[in-house]
Amino acid sequence: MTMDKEWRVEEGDLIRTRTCGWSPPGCHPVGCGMFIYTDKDGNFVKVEGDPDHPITQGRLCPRCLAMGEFLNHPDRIKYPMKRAKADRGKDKWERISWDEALDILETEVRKIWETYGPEAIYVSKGTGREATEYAPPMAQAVFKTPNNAFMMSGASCYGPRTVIGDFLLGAGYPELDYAAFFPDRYDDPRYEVPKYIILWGKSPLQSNPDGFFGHAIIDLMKRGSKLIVIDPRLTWLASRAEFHLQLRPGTDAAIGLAMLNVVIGEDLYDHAFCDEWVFGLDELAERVADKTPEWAEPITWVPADVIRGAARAFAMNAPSSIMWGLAIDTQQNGAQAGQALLALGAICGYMDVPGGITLALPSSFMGRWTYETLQFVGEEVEKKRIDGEEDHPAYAVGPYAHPDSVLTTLETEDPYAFHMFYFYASNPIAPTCYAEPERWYNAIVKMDFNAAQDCFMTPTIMGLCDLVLPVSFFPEHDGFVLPHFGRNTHFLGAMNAAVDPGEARSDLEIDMIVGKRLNPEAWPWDTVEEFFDAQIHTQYDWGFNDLREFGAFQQPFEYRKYEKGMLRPDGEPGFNTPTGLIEVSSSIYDDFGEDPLPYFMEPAMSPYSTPDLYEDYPLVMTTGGRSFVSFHSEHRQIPSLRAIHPDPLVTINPKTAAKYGINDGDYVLIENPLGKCVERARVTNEVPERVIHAEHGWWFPEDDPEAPNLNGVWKSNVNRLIPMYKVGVTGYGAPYKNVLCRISKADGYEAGAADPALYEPRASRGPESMTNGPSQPASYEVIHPE
Ligand SMILES: Nc1nc2c(c(=O)[nH]1)N[C@H]1C(S)=C(S)[C@@H](COP(=O)(O)OP(=O)(O)OC[C@H]3O[C@@H](n4cnc5c(=O)[nH]c(N)nc54)[C@H](O)[C@@H]3O)O[C@H]1N2
Ligand SMILES: Nc1nc2c(c(=O)[nH]1)N[C@H]1C(S)=C(S)[C@@H](COP(=O)(O)OP(=O)(O)OC[C@H]3O[C@@H](n4cnc5c(=O)[nH]c(N)nc54)[C@H](O)[C@@H]3O)O[C@H]1N2
Ligand code: SF4
Ligand SMILES: [Mo]
Repeated sequence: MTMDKEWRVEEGDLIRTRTCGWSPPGCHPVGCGMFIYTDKDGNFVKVEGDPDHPITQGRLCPRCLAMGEFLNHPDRIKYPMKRAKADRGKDKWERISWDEALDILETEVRKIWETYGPEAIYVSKGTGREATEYAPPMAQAVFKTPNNAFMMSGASCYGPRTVIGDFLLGAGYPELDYAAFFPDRYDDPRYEVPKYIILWGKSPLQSNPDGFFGHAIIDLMKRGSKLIVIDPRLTWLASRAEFHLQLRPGTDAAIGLAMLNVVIGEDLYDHAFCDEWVFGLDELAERVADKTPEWAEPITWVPADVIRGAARAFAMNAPSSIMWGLAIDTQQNGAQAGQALLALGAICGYMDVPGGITLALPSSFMGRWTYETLQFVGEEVEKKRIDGEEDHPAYAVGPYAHPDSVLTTLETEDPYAFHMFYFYASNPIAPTCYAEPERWYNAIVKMDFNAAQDCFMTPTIMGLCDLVLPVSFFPEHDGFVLPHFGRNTHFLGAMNAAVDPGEARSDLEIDMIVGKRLNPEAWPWDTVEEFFDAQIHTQYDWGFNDLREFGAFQQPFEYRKYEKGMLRPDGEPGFNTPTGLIEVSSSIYDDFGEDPLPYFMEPAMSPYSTPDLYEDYPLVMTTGGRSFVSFHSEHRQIPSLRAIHPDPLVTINPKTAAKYGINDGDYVLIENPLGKCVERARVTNEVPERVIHAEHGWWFPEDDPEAPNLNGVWKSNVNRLIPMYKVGVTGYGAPYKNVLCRISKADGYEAGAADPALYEPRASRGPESMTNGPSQPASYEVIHPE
């Protein structure tokens, strides 16, 4: 498929602009191709999918189809606004000019630089929206602080998967091969359809995560791929799978070890590949020798024959592939689950082969520049980063603060106090990134100054900020889309401004205008186009205007790059790890105090690690399965999307619901020792009896915006039940999708007679037992003998 060079054309009275979508509003870098139609004044008229886009081929999801509703929404932030510090939590915003906003920001930042040092400024960042490319430079090259991070406890989204990839695989982000690099896609003669695809803790139809176009799973099913789904929920895809491993949440490492036991024990692995390219197979074989499916069954609640069947099908049907999802990251034991998963793909010989798992060397694009902006922090200040080095040396290798250590620092002011928070594409109390969000809220509300750049008014901004800068939506600005953030980027997409942004500006434009005031040395470019040219030139000899003409530029690709010296910066064959091989036993984990081999550890709160708690909280709760019509805390105010999914839903098995006298549609109180919240019952056998699934990201734009209510941000806040600082040894991974809870009918809730504690932030911390260290299993025999 070739794309038309004309990316902007007149059609009658309308102008048709081709673009690739990202954010805002929220999306990962899927880069769906679309045409935006405007009138001659730049007003939005309609949007349509672009059938010639090589990946998405005309398909769009409901969120982009609702584009007209978000562009003109009355709640959007259209211009800079300020509010007195004493009025935090009150709806007393005042419109100001960009000049005044920049004066305020500059004055406050300089005051903090001079009084406390730049490290006292904290940049709180959300998931991989377009903003993630520009938030670290805002911290490093504008505010000159070393303190910024993606804010989930244990960086438990993408962080664990990418470091496991770096430490053990030495090759970008491994992804299902869906022919995304080839113009003819599935018809390319080099391509082969995978026989089996393992969807491991991933729900790609709803999530389109990290740059993967979810609907490709359907394309492949139509071409014959069979599914192995590892998921506690019977999802639409799981119901169509050959094998559904409906595991107890948080026990993925045990599943991984048992699958390895089968593949190694039954000699189903690829000896030729292992002999040449795998390090540590003997040690791994020894580790898994007794981790039989029968060992895993009582731990994971998955029948041994299902585990065995899935392992055999995967190993005996080459090529097959694996996709790892967020659920690998959202557990304390996630790094080990991920290690087992990679080992499985590797020993079966599926790495970088047609229809297997594609690999790439992380590209220089953006990543290098982001890293280079660290120079503006300076070595002395960089040493002050709150990176949790003493507890987690593996985490401190990277350039980010450690979210859990940042919360401790906020609460103790040790080793120093923070004085300013800057929310960059982040509504973390919503409930999204912050676990135990009240602890964060109570600490941040004390800062000298807080600001945000966002496109909508949020509970975080209403509760905590003094200044807000308006961000333009993606149809309103130029940009580029980088699927997988440069770690396995099948194409580069041109984002072309079509709609008049008014006073709003893109994240990059805001970085530039603030940067030119506070640190002009770092911001030599006069236009965003100059900046994009400079980025593209790190890899190609063409520029941004060429990219507009290409539409979507598919990067060159070759299979088996490890044979050709394409995965290592030194050009030698092999993988970019210390041994040059895929390390199924790590050669460096020893240095970090971590076991070189994968192991299973009970979730922090579980029937087995905390049997006393389990007596009172007899259900395992997973959270945060994605919906087609929202992106985390976003889109709650978009009428057509909210109409499809009006309430926060907790999914409960019919037998469990009957036991607690709960009917479909009832309001349900969900509680554990850390906190409580209310969601609406969705009664279905999609979840097993002992597991519930609760949604995250809920607040209510229609509710009272002022504190303490803050648009009802506390009442359905499932992250009140999730602990901070229950992270893995490497510092990565935390239990967002595996805690204990109990449920009951929330009597009187609808009439407003509910517990007042639901409507305001709790003052204290959770129990000490929930805040530190690993938890060890007691026994697997006593409970649930069924
Ligand atoms: N529409 C929409 N798309 C999104 C987002 C959004 O909010 N809305 N968020 C984006 C972000 S930031 C991310 S990280 C991705 C995430 O997208 P994915 O990686 O697809 O992850 P999830 O959808 O969170 O969960 C995937 C599946 O894991 C299952 N699961 C829950 N607990 C466990 C467990 O312990 N083990 C296993 N094996 N499975 C478990 C869930 O039931 C769910 O079906 O989606 C991105 N895309
Ligand atoms: N219990 C539970 N909690 C979870 C999860 C779960 O599965 N379960 N999932 C977790 C995961 S994986 C993640 S990644 C986090 C996500 O958490 P976040 O990524 O922090 O998501 P939001 O809190 O929705 O904040 C995004 C804010 O950015 C604004 N915004 C959108 N696009 C842009 C942009 O391009 N620029 C700027 N400046 N602003 C923009 C939106 O209006 C919104 O206010 O949530 C996590 N929280
Ligand atoms: S919101 Fe949906 S249609 Fe729009 S870019 Fe993201 S995945 Fe594509
Ligand atoms: Mo995420």
